[in-house]
Amino acid sequence: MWPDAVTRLSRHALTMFPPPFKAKVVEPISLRSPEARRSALADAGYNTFLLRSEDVFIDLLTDSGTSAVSQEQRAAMELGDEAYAGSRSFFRLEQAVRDLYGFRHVIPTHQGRGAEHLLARLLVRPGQLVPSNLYFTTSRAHVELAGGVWVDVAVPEACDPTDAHPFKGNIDLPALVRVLREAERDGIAFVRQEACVNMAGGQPFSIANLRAVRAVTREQGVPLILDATRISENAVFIKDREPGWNDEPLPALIRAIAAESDGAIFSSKKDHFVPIGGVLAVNDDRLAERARELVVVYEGFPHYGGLAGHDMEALAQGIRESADERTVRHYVGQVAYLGRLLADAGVPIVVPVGAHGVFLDAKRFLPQIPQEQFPAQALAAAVYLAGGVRSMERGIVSGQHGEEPYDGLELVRLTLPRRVYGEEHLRYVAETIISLLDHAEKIPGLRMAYAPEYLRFFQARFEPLAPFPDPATWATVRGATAPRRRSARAEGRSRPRAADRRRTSA
Ligand code: P70
Repeated sequence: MWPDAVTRLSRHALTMFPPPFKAKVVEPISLRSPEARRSALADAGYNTFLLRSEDVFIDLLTDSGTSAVSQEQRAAMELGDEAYAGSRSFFRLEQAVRDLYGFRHVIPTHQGRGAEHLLARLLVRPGQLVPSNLYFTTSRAHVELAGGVWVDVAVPEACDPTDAHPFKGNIDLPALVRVLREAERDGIAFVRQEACVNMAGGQPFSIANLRAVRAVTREQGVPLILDATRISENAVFIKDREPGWNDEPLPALIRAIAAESDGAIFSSKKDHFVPIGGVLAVNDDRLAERARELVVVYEGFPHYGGLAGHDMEALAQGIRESADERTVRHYVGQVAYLGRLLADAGVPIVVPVGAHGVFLDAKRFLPQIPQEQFPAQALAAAVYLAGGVRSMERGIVSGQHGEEPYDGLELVRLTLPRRVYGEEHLRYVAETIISLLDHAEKIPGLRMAYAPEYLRFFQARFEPLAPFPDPATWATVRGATAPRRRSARAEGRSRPRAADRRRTSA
């Protein structure tokens, strides 16, 4: 059977199973000269968000809105009903969400943070706590803007890039119970559990953990809300890693996960293969009624929520495709493949490799740069300089807000858009990063020159504390899989990887 063959190949060989799709429309990309990259990076204030996409060769900034749409999605878009109210396209979207996830009420939003905003306004009162497996930037921002207090209750392994725990997206149950017990009456707004925790490296939770969280929250009468943005990949990891689920068809497993919650928010720009769109889905009638009262203020009429009719058609079709096991397996297999190329060459990455990207551990890659000098931001800048590859900082710039102490994860995310890049692209990316290993000690720290008030990582600007090394002088890129002498730097910082590999499945 295809899925078995895919699992076997992506687990045990440096060969990927061919994708279950082929290209019909292509978009040209080109690599700028080292000099042009240097000046583009300076213009962008050393922030990869501020680069122009035409200056980027391989764009691994995000998997958000960057996937290739299918011919079925394009065909569905022709059927878009652009009626302001009562649009046929809304009812098709509603049906698709109900069919796959089983939630009763479906409120479309322009994207994930639109749904997060509504949820925070509906459920959070000033001073209330929101315990979650790990913060996500926009999710935390909306809770805080509503006066709530975010509490991370992830298992401790989530914040150790070298710990190969198979379910780093699990909630630390004793920690959650403590928070719930110590809270005042009505002191908890909701508990949030994110599928494939983004900030920890795309790490899944287990069904056993979700069920235990469900039992505790039920007992306390607290709503349990999923961030189901990457639920499809989480379901595949459960199939592969959690006993008892191996033979479950993917749609049934996704539904079983959703059934353990009271509601969910989705950024549909990821698993649902659309450039724009989000969903708030809940079971409670009264909560849905209040959400529909609020959506007209911030997003639009409840039958479109900020989306065009054709967007809702593409989304409804994308939801169906998101439960196709071959497609999801191919995607996590690609991410695992890139991770394997890098780990085998001694590049320090987060293990296990997660859902949507390979995360470089900047603390080990650039040990000479103290965290106050933004090592992950500097590494993302260096990766762009080295080969026109765009990645995203996921460290102190994203995690710290204000002046509070921060010694958390310091990562650079190489995120794969779905159905977009092929094996040659991934090998090029690996070669680019491996070539950087030998020049790592020359990469300088940064100073933050401008910090916006909210979500500063998006638009902050930086200045280097010394010149970046010139990629023109190390243009000879080694073969990603060719035998190479591992630098002492990489040796010194990598954990024994054989053990990690055994626990890291596609
Ligand atoms: C990314 C994107 C978006 C996202 C998410 C989870 C688990 C909600 C959202 C919000 C885009 C992004 C967002 C903030 C910082 C950097 C990048 N993640 N929950 O690249 O959804 O973007 O549709 O409003 O991952 O990881 P949306």
